[in-house]
Amino acid sequence: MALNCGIVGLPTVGKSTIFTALTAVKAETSNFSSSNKNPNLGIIAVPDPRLDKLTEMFKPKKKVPATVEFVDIAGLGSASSKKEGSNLILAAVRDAALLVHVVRCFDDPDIPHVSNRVSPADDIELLHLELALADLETIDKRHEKLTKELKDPARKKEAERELAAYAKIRPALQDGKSARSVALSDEESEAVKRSFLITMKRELYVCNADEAGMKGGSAHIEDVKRIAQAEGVDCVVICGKFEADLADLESEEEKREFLSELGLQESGLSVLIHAAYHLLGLRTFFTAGEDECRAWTIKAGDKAPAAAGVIHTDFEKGFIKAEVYRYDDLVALGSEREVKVAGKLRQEGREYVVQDGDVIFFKFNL
Ligand SMILES: Nc1nc2c(ncn2[C@@H]2O[C@H](COP(=O)(O)OP(=O)(O)OP(=O)(O)O)[C@@H](O)[C@H]2O)c(=O)[nH]1
Ligand SMILES: [Mg+2]
Repeated sequence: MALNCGIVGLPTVGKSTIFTALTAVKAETSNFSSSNKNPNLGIIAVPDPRLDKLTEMFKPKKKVPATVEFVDIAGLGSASSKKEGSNLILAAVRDAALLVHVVRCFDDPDIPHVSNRVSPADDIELLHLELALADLETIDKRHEKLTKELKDPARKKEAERELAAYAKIRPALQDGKSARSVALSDEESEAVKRSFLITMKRELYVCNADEAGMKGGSAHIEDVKRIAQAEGVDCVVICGKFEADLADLESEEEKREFLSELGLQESGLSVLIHAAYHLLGLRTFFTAGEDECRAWTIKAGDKAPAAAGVIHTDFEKGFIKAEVYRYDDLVALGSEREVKVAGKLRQEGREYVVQDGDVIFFKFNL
């Protein structure tokens, strides 16, 4: 299954606006909460200056960036989401590997707010409550099934373990807290994986700020940062509206000018994409040559044969070795030849754990 980032949040906080800017393709946005409960999927290129530099050096025919998937999910926590649509929304949330939680940090009397008041702390609490309720329902169903399994000697031990975990998780959920915040033994953690609880997923806050907030910060942004820090999660500040306008600009020159007006060097979306990519546990290695320079995605900790398998399953099956050097060494030394001369090209075998920023050439036989 692809590892995707689910964009979640209350209605009309700017989720689709941010998603649209990410894809630079129009998704449905409106002043009113979207009636479209079907999530939109976008495959987003991961901006990477290292790939740009490799392309400059190798002048390949083709340049292929790494990608990461974002899903634009309809708003939760409104009266409308209680209707039949909520199951569809929750199913999309359940499918996501990471929750990108958009919090409204802009004041705009023209855009309605579910509670008629912009308050990040209350909004976060409301969304968390909604997710906790969904998990409580999941646990209740699971509880019924496990109680039956207790009578089966072959299943008893496992069922007891899972039930013990839920006994710890339930009070937290009833309190609107996440299942993730509960201390579980390794065995219990393993057991609860079977129920795919939403609040076990990692979360990343996105403050959707106005331009004033982007420039000078705001009390709303500070509120989200404080909560993020207390929960030990990351927080990214972006201005959805600004990013949507930025994405519409054609030339890089115009984009840079537009960014510098807000005193920024990098688009907030780029920061968001990198934070999400990293939180998903994804890492990048490169292949570089005259035909193609390409960034490939692996999971942190993947060994060389698995990385070869990302390129082609045959590469993994027939893996012999990997010739590896560091991107930084290439840039410092100026060419692949100099990398070799300096003895920085390594021969690595099956047990080699591929590092972010490795440039690799695989040797294999078929
Ligand atoms: N002023 C201001 N308005 C924004 C910003 N971001 C989004 N909006 C507006 O807020 C309204 C709702 O934005 P959407 O992106 O559709 O919100 P959403 O979270 O996808 O809403 P649902 O899918 O209905 O839950 C639109 O009119 C946007 O133009 C922002 O940063 N500032
Ligand atoms: Mg939307």
